[in-house]
Amino acid sequence: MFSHPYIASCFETPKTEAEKYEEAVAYQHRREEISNLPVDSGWGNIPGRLYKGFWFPEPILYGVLSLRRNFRPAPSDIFLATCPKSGTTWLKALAFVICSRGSNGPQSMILSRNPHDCYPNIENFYIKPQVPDLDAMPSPRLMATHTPYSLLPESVRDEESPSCCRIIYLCREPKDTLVSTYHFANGISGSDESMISMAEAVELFCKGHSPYGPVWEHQLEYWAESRRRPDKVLFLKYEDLKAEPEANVRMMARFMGRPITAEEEADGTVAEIVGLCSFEKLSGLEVNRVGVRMNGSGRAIKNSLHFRKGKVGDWREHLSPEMADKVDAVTRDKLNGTGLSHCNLEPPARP
Ligand code: PAP
Repeated sequence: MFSHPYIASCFETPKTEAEKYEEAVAYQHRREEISNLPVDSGWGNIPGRLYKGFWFPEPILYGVLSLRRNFRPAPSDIFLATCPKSGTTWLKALAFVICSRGSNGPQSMILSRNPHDCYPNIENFYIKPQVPDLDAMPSPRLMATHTPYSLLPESVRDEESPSCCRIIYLCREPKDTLVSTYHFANGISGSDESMISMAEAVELFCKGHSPYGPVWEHQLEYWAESRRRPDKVLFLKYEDLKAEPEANVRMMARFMGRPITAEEEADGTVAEIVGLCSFEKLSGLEVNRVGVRMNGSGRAIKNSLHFRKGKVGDWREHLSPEMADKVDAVTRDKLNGTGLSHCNLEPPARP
């Protein structure tokens, strides 16, 4: 299912019959728990389940629950957290290249693999009954996640614990996130019947019924934590990454414990990283134009679907002024007094 190079070894650790039995029982138990949760027809025909205030794609919720129970953190772990369609692909590429720079092999992997195949979302590791052994992953373990902060394993969030992990969160302006989600959901829907209209998408999104949504609560949980513990949670914005990619790469590198050296500053490493991970570069690679991968829900996804326009403010091409106002009203309401703000919130000019 995964083409991640370390995934096979994560599932090779021998288990006793008793351990296998325990895993099978836990799997059954969690599936029952999920089947009793509120359900929604969801986006792209994948049912959504409401768990502790967030809507999860049903096939992945099992992974979130298992991750919470079974994950064993290491102090060097770095989580890359996003709400879907906020720039995960870009963040994964940047983190991977920043972390692996200096060693030619891994860095060039980004040219032949989709960033999602450099390391998949961690909850997807846990969707099978068999619990993976992540000790097989090289250190530092980079792990992407869409899981809301409050639902990450306690061990990851426990600031008293020596294993408390670092987290980089990338957030995106909600209207652009909505438009990107809409295109992606319809792109993977597989049939005309399961496509949704933009009006339906706006309605669902504003009610919080979007994958891993409500998007505002998702952003605010990480935002609050980044303000409380800036040494452990780095909060980035897609729009800032677009405007000042080099400054953001430096910030990421420092946070990840691999600061850009004076030598690298002199030899143009930062610009090289930005160029290698740019939308233009990645979307033009053969693997991302014609490749296909399986996602966490078990669907075949064209890699090209992860690269649509990569622009700030594309919502203007897709949302009516009324739709934009509706999303902005929710954004203003939810973000009021939190210190978090987004660009492009003014009502668009009416004809
Ligand atoms: P995912 O949650 O399915 O992984 P994610 O990567 O978070 O999706 O978001 C996809 C968006 O990031 C797309 O935005 P769009 O629909 O508005 O175009 C995609 O184009 C954009 N994107 C992907 N790679 C890059 C990149 N290298 N630079 C900027 N934007 C990118």
